[in-house]
Amino acid sequence: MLGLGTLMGGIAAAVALLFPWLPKPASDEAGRIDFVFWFAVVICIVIFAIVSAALIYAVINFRARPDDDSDGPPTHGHTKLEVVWTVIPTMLVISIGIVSAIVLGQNDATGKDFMRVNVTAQQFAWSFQYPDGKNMTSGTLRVPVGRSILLTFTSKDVIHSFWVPEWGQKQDTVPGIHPTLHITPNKVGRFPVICTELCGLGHATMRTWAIVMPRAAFDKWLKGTSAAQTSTNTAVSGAAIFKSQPCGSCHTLQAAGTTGKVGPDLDKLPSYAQQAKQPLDSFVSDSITDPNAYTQPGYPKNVMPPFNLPKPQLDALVQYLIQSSKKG
Ligand code: HEC
Ligand SMILES: [Cu+2]
Repeated sequence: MLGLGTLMGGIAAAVALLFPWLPKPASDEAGRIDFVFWFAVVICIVIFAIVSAALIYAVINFRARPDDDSDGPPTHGHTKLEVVWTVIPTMLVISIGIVSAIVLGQNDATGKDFMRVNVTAQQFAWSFQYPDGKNMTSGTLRVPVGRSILLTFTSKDVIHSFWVPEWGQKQDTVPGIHPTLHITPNKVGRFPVICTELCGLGHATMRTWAIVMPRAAFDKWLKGTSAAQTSTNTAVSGAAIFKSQPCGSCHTLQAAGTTGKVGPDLDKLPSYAQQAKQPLDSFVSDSITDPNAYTQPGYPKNVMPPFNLPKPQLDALVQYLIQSSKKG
């Protein structure tokens, strides 16, 4: 029995340890969540070893002989054994509950010094607004390493769900309420942001990046980008606004170095406008504010969200796209 138990436990432990089931944690919260996970897995492996050893032992030793057609002897249970297998699992489940409650409490505690980022979800794009950076917006989520970040969510349409696997934490964005999520990134790097709630036709394209930067680099980016977005030079602000919106995750534009393939190549706008028999500037402008008015053949309708930018920003963006595409 002991040998069998060790064997079965060993097999289960090997399956748990030898495969990379979980991404490497990149936030303090993910580290704690992984701890709860392994706490439960170790308990499961021990119970699996005991149960499967008893089962295999019984199947081999107490099986009916080929010529034995008799009924088994009547038994009426075993009180001591029943108490043991009720009390021990109860204590184990309670201990998992206690460990989870402690981790949930720690993961939600932002402390006093935290940075806010407002996250807007819409079909089918994410955008991130920085109250600390004159409310400038970004299509990628840039955050400094080692800082408490409090994300506050707004959904413009349906339920989406924010998830960065390496950060562990996950939050649904529900229209009408503004849930929050606390993250303390502890690894510099680039991690995928994924929508994990089936939210419509373009759900699979609703992705962007979370970029964790060293603190000094982040401060420089925040200052530089918020200045560029409010610049009166349209070439400067147009480029900054393109970067501040999620356009690049769906569109290729050489000037901005983006390679998205969900929507048409924005370097070819002049020939697309000709194809649509529309003047270039109103074609580009209308395509941004009301994407479904004209759908580029070969590309899906209802995937690009309409963007309601303030007029000066929209004009700067349109000018930037026209200039970049004429060069390309
Ligand atoms: C979720 C993916 C997605 C995002 C984000 C997105 N687009 Fe699009 N875009 C598309 C798709 C798909 C089309 C083609 C369908 C259509 O014409 O409506 C398109 C079409 C366009 C067109 C018209 C091209 C043509 O030939 O019809 C322009 C211009 C454009 N997008 C610019 C932008 C800009 C600027 C942004 C950011 C403010 C942006 N898009 C964000 C997916 C996206
Ligand atoms: Cu979504």
